[in-house]
Amino acid sequence: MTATVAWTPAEFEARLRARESGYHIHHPFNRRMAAGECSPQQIRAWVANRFYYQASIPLKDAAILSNCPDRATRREWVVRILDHDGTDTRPGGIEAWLRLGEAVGLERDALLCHRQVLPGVRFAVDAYVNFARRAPWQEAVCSSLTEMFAPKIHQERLAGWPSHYPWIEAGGLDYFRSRIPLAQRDVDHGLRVTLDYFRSAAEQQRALDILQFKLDVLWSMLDAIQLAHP
Ligand code: AHQ
Repeated sequence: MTATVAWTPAEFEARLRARESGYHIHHPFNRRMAAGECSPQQIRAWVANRFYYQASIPLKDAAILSNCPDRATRREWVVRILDHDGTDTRPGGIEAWLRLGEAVGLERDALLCHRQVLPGVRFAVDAYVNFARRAPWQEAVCSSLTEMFAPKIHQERLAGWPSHYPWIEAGGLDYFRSRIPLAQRDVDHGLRVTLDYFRSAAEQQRALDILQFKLDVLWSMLDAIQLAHP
């Protein structure tokens, strides 16, 4: 039922955080991965398909920048691109994911050419990037808030993979370690924009619908991977 009176910022944030129940940490494929039940082939398929998502994040973030007229917001948002693309002194998240690929036995070129990307994964990721290109920049910022739930999934991998998947070279997990503080920083900014922009009850419901769209993007990526690699 759509609310008629706007929530307070605290209530609004709580409603956003309550959507955690739909986060892909709860997807059956992720539950099996976290329990150590995935084969090396399934892990490699997950890494190769998720690389398409990782490589698309800078395009998504650049789309938000291109739609955002506010200089202060752009100065804060632009760091996300460098976090992934890297700089002369920092290799960045895409390089770290390529290291994860090598650690699970994949060739860099096999990842970079996106040869193994499944139609359902490509479709979901492209839907996310195209949403960011076409939606008001504040709506695209709101869609990034699935990262509210990301620290826990990164911590789960760091805690479980070394014992569950000892064949994966430890350095390959650096990406997950690197994202925990960055996710928290990014969510602080994304929440400030979201709580400030979506004011009325109808706008706040729109924000919940946008977050649900992004939760569905992540969930359907794992649906495609699970279907292709049962
Ligand atoms: O590694 C991830 C990442 O860099 C981002 C950026 C953010 C966004 O802008 O949508 N979302 C996100 C996520 C990353 N990792 C996912 C994972 O499960 O490892 C989680 C994902 C997210 O929660 O949105």
